[in-house]
Amino acid sequence: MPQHQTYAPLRIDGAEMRLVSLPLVTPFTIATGTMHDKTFPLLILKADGLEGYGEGVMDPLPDYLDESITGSMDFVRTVLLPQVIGKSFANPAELEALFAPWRGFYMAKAMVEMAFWDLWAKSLSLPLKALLGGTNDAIEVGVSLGITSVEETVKRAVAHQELGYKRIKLKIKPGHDVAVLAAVRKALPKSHLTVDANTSYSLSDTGIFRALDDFDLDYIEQPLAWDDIHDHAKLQSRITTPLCLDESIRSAADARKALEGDAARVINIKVGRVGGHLEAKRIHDLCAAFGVPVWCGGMLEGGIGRAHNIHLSTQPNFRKPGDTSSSSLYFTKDIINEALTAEDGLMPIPPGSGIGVTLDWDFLAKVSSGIETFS
Ligand code: OSB
Ligand code: MG
Repeated sequence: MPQHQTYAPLRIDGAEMRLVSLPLVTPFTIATGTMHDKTFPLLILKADGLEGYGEGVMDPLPDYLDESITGSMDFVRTVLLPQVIGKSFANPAELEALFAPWRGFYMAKAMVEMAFWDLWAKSLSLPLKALLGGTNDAIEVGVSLGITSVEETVKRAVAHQELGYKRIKLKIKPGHDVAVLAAVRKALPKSHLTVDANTSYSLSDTGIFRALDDFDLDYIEQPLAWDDIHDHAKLQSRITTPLCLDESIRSAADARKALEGDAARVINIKVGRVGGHLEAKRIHDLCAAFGVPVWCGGMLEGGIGRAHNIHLSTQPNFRKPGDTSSSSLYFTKDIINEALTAEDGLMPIPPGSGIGVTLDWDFLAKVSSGIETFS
């Protein structure tokens, strides 16, 4: 694999980290709460006059997984960046090895690792996808619809189907599940439909999942607790719809346990959730070996995270549509100059080296706070 070959080492001269906040076009509600804006740390690594970009996917409070923006930014500031600035790395694996002793902080580590991949790809004048082993020229995308009324959900599902999205994912939670599915399935008898419960059920809700078996869903995403692969295996043995794990998979080791135990028949890969592109690739490869498809999840990313997701999704076992939909669904204006727009459910790969997108510095200045520089 190219990332393990040795190239001329790249010396990290400096870094910049800031907090960015963008209003969402519409509030986004999932089982754990509602987001009105998207706030995220942006990291820039510098070497040889080049810049590499990474975006953190942690939430302000640890309600998706156990990282928070302030906690993870502090870890990046005080632990990770001091290990990187002024050091030279021949490939991302060398950087990853430095972070390996630290438990947790997957999203913090990923933000730095992603920025290094972008920088490294730019130093080699290659698109990121070429270094990740990606083969596709465009990726298939679906859309993730937040929780609203049944009526509004049907309207939005039909509208996105008409836009060409390849799969419609509905957020569910206890009390908002079977009825919404029945209504959407009736309106869209042939569409690829999935649901995402964001950990909000328990095994005592097995009856609800048996009822969902009637709607021909492609999969049910993360119905049970974030740290419970075992109970997902129990649930999978009681229903016919494939389960897909998101929150429960932080590593290839987690994925192995899930696949060996038949706790998931599909896996959602988020580069931030698993600590970076190298671990994402290990999960991708392991799933391929098990004959299990993966797809790229999202965290309502701004343009930098979205561009990373697009490159990630070009790898061949990303065989189901991802959540990397057009950024205009989320933001009236994004922090990058390029529009990331899906047409007919196909998202093109941004051309050029690295992740292929550039920062709109004037706009970025208006939506940034707490700019810190490191050298
Ligand atoms: O579980 O996939 C999830 C958004 C925020 C937190 C968790 C999730 C999501 C999404 C949105 O489903 C995916 C996207 O469009 O980026
Ligand atoms: Mg999910």
